[in-house]
Amino acid sequence: MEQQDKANRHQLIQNWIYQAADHIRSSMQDPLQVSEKTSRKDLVTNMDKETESFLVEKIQQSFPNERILAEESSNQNTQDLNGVVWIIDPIDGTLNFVKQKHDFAIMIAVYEDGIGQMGYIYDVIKDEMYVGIKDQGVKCNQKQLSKVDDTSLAKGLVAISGLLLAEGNEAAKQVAKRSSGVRIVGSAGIETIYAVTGRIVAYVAASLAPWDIAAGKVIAEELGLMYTQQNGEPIQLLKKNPVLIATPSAHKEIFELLQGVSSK
Ligand code: 2AM
Ligand code: CA
Ligand code: CA
Ligand code: CA
Repeated sequence: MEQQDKANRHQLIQNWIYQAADHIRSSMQDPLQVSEKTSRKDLVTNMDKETESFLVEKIQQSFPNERILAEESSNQNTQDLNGVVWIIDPIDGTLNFVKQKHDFAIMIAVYEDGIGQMGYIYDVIKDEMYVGIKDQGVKCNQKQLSKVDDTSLAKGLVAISGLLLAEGNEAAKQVAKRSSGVRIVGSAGIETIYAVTGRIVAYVAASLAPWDIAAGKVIAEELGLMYTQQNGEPIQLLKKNPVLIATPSAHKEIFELLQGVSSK
């Protein structure tokens, strides 16, 4: 993807996200229509759907020949990542959106032939726009971020998905014990931002879908974080993945813990 093409897309994408976020913020006092997808912990609201329809429509108007993979669309039969594919999570952290009204994000990624070219995570309430462009680093609200320090597990906080801890996952407990402490946000996108900004050294998540991963992976890798499956294998973007995002040294420690525990 050419530099100029990326620059043009960037202006559009950023504007669409700001417009979508304005709509979410101005509707915050209105009653929400909430429904369960697979369980009472897996929700979707009218705002997830409205935000997604808005973004999909904008993309289709400007790039009618490009494919879109989006969480709340029934048409998710993307079998490959050939050409340009847009990957969208209209509201990441829907439970936070419903119950807490903060710590949720709009996420958009642009992949080309399976390679992440552009990743956007917008924290709607904090008004923080994280933009990762392949080979150009990451900016937060126009300010270039520096690469992450390679902090060890013992010296850092970790985020572990609530699901893994609730299950009593033995490896997750070991990771928690050896870290400085555990924090749970409940939005894969915002947890990725915590890792990118050095607030945590690792994020361990049970099972993330393509739209949970796509934007964050571009952003995290640009700043030197490792973003893999928990067994160290590369992410398979069209499937659900058990994810480990970490500084290189924390990644090595956590990966060994996860392998050691699971092979016992
Ligand atoms: P979502 O809010 O867009 O659904 C919660 O720990 C994080 O995991 C959120 O980023 C959430 O994204 C994601 N997640 C992925 N699969 C999920 C599921 N089946 N139920 C709830 N959250 C899920
Ligand atoms: Ca969801
Ligand atoms: Ca999500
Ligand atoms: Ca979502």
